[in-house]
Amino acid sequence: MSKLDLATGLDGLTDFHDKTSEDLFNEAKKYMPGGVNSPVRAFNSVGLTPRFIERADGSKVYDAEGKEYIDYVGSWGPMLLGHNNPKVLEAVKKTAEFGLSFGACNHLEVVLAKLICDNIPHVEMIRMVNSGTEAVMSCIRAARGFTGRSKIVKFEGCYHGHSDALLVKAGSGAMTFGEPDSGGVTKGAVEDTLLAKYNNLESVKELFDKNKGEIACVILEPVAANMGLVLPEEGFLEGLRKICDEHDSLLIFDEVITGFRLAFGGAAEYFGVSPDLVTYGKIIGGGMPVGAYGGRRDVMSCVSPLGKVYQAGTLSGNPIAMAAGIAMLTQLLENQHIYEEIGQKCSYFVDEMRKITDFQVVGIGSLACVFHQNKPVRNYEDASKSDTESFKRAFKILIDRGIYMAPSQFESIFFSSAITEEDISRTLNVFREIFK
Ligand code: HOZ
Repeated sequence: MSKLDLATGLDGLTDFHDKTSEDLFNEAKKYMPGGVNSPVRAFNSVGLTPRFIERADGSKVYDAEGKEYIDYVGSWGPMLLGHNNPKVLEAVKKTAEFGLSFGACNHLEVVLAKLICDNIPHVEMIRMVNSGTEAVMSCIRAARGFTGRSKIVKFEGCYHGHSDALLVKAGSGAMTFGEPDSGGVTKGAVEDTLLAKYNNLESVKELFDKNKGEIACVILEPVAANMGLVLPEEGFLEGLRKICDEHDSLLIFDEVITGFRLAFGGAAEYFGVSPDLVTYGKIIGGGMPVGAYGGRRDVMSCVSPLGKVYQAGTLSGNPIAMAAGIAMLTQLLENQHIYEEIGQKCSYFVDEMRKITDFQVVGIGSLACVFHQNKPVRNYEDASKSDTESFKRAFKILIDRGIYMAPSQFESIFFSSAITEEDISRTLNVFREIFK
């Protein structure tokens, strides 16, 4: 039972020792909407009680009851090296002793910015923020400020965080809960958001034809990992690059999931297509709350105080988060064979899964997805046709057997370097049981 409040010195302040996930969830629901701080983790779409995670190590997470799970969520991406990576942990501990937050310049933010700019050719300048949502929201503002145009193109099913202008036909939790257009978002906030279809260049061309000289940018997840996992078809990213160039619009890759995961240089490096701007998420903080946006020097020069596009934050460039990010990215940079190794594990899983089920199994790099349907999935409309009841049944068996995957059909499976062959073989056995 829970030793967490003892270990964190909170003993006596809480009476949560010995509570199960169910106890904790019931208590949580009294104080937090739906008992959670982020909707998908409420497990609503699978009709179960969420597991309260007490600790994590390597490829495993452990819940309040002490039950062990093989973790295929990895904090939604950043734990590419598994939980408690010793170098990241050490960096956090040591840096914390120097102070938790200054709201002032510190040298670690320079080190991380240099590390990224020196190694990713399309990132000439970068601004640290605190989450992927913030990164995308700010990046769009920079694109609008630079071009002097208002409209943006986003793709159905791509998820770019929860800022107003992007909660239109959004993926992830918005899709899971059947609310791809959120309540509370005004018509005015989304009237400049134009919607295109993923893997459909014609739909993008039409928007440019109808909105000549008005589109500031096209934003997408170069691999869509928030409507399940949908891969860009050959020529799609290249086609977008060309259209943007023809219209003097900016191409933005949201690499919150794919950045430093598909390759050190993310999907841009993997597919050899350079965006003008890019957004990153938690992986650049080694799992700490960090995000960033960056790209062309001329565009980034519009950002305050150099330029007129305002964006700020006390916690931006937080020293502990920067130290964690430096430790994480340095290891990835120095050990790039990791990408191939995790990729091999993931593609073994995908190949074996294809022998186990006729459902669509998709994989790329260290990301995978089992769509509970037989037809290939190219876009949001296709993904929406998945059998969510079948997903729910499978999820229940998986979690019962100690396999922790995202509690929604419309998320991805995340592999880490810590996942062992034995973990994969146990996972495949559970799937064999499910699809027998
Ligand atoms: N929107 C996240 C998945 N794409 C879930 C975040 C969370 O619950 O932590």
